[in-house]
Amino acid sequence: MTGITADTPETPAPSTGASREADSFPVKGMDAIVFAVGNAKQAAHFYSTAFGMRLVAYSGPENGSRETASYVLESGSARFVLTSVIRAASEHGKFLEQHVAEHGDGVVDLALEVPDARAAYAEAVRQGATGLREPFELSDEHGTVVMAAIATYGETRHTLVERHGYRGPYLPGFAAAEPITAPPAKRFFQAVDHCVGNVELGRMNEWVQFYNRVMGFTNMKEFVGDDIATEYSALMSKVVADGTRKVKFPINEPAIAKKKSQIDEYLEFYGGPGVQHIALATNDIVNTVRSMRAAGVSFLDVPDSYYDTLGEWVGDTRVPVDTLRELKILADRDEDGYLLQIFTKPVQDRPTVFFEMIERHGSLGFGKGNFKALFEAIEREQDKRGNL
Ligand code: TYF
Ligand code: FE
Repeated sequence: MTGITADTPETPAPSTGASREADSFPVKGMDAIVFAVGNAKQAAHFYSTAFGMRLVAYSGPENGSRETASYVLESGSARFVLTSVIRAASEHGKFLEQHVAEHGDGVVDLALEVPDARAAYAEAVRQGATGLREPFELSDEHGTVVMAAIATYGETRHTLVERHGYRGPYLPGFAAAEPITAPPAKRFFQAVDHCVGNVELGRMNEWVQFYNRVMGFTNMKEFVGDDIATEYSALMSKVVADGTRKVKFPINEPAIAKKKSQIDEYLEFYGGPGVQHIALATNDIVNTVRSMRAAGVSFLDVPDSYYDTLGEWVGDTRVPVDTLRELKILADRDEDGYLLQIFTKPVQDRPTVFFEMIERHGSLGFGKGNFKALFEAIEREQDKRGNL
């Protein structure tokens, strides 16, 4: 049992890191998280009612999209796009159809907003990224956007979106839409905090280096160099981020242990590498969790014993330990501050994609102090699914 290991002092960035990244691959932030799902109409309803998101745009047969129906939902700066194929004809329609058949509902695209999509694409390809779509322009009465796409782990892609002042509700081809349900009094989350990928055994470092090289992302000190293990299962995780720390991509790989790692379970049920969880930043996790629980969202269960000792090491937090205990919210502290976090159970029948809600107070970490309790909670869910 290795337990939880401290940060390993690996060289965080290529020696040319900071200036190279500022010059050659600046990113403005996440543009959208695009999900390919079996039934986007129903998924849009779920993210409206259970996640408090607001439908803002739609594209479908009613406005000229003959192949796909897409719903764009927002919460603060976070944007989700839910896409279903209604009748595959083009290569992209067939890709989406096959993606849902193979992986179930999942993330096809972690789209990044960039100031110059042509330059970003050229730099990415020059650094060895696989180009999936050469730069192209889309225009309508609201303006022009330039986009291109590169491949990342599994069948996931990064579309690079240059908006320069585009004023429409999302992209050309989308029409403004009215909310599905009355928006909550207070949004459940304001932004995407990080997007986590699961890759195959032995491939984590390759993908970390991919982001170092292709996007000039650097390794955050929070990465864990050795395996994180409970009594039964293990994984390794490292985090890369852009220079502004707005875009953070942890990458996990399974490690060998007594039982099947949660990462192996994901890889088996997803049918390969892909996005494991999306962390959403909230400034009121208590309201968020109460609202989401009331709407029927299931969160991972933490044993009561976690809270018996929490106060001793986490110190003062905005939320009293009794409230954390009631709502099963986790807390962690490091030298920069603390964070509160909670994890949903998988949001589809496959034990694949889930969400994290996170409230940061100074800490730039990912809740390393909670990994053991969290992973044991995940294992109890794995055991229910017959994982031995
Ligand atoms: O993003 C993170 O690193 C944390 C913890 O399989 C985590 O949210 C890491 C791996 C994992 C589940 C959660
Ligand atoms: Fe996370």
